[in-house]
Amino acid sequence: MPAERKVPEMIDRPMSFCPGCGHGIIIRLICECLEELGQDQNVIFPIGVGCSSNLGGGLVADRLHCLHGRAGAVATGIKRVNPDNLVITYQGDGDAYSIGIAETTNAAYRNENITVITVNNTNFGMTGGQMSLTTMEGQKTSTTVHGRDCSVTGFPIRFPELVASQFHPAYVARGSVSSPANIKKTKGYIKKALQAQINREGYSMVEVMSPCPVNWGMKPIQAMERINNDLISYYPLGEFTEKGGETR
Ligand SMILES: Cc1ncc(C[n+]2csc(CCOP(=O)(O)OP(=O)(O)O)c2C)c(N)n1
Ligand SMILES: [Mg+2]
Repeated sequence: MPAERKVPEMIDRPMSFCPGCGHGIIIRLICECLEELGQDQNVIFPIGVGCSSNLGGGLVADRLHCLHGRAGAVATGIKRVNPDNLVITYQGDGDAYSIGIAETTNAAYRNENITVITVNNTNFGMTGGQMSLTTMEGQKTSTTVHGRDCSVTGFPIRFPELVASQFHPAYVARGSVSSPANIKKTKGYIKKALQAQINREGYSMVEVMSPCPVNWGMKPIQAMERINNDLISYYPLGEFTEKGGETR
């Protein structure tokens, strides 16, 4: 008999993501971690604008839908007033990096005791697949119809590496939902990030590589393969901080 796979109790109805989207997997991982850490009744989600907004659609948890890109600032305020609550921003690459780079960077710079989950699908998914700061060189999007030209736009940003190398965060990692093994590792990263916040160690961030088959013009399996074959070499998976999130 296969082991029973219980949907976390925090998820009370199906969510409205496109077929093959990675958001649903990531939300489930976050909820599993929250339940396992006994934090599901203690969490507040400042949510970004984008497909990440759909986190609010099926979840039994306190959440606040922030202005586009501003979740880092909103989370700072919530956490400083309610230090005992677990505060997790849930944002896309366009939200956290393109429009929200000031708020995301400043919260990391200040080492705010919050957890930032960024879903990197290399485009603005919700609005029809425009270029974001993480769009790959040569990638065709609705605003780079001939492929991204980095001599004009700058190069795809590796934000977790920036935070880990220039600031003093508690925990920074990058995961992916492109294989069962990667999903399992990503859950471990999310759990460590949340544990770092519980331990009051400071800023934690997990970026997750996630497929967007509809805007990439691919079938779901091809989109997973694109992550494994083309994206991970530029966006390496793993932990970028030496410690953090260990139960002491
Ligand atoms: C101030 C403002 N500018 C632009 C938009 C349009 N908009 C909505 S979602 C989005 C991008 C979302 O991209 P991302 O954060 O990567 O999330 P995804 O949908 O890819 O998960 C944009 C530009 C907006 N809602 N508000
Ligand atoms: Mg995106």
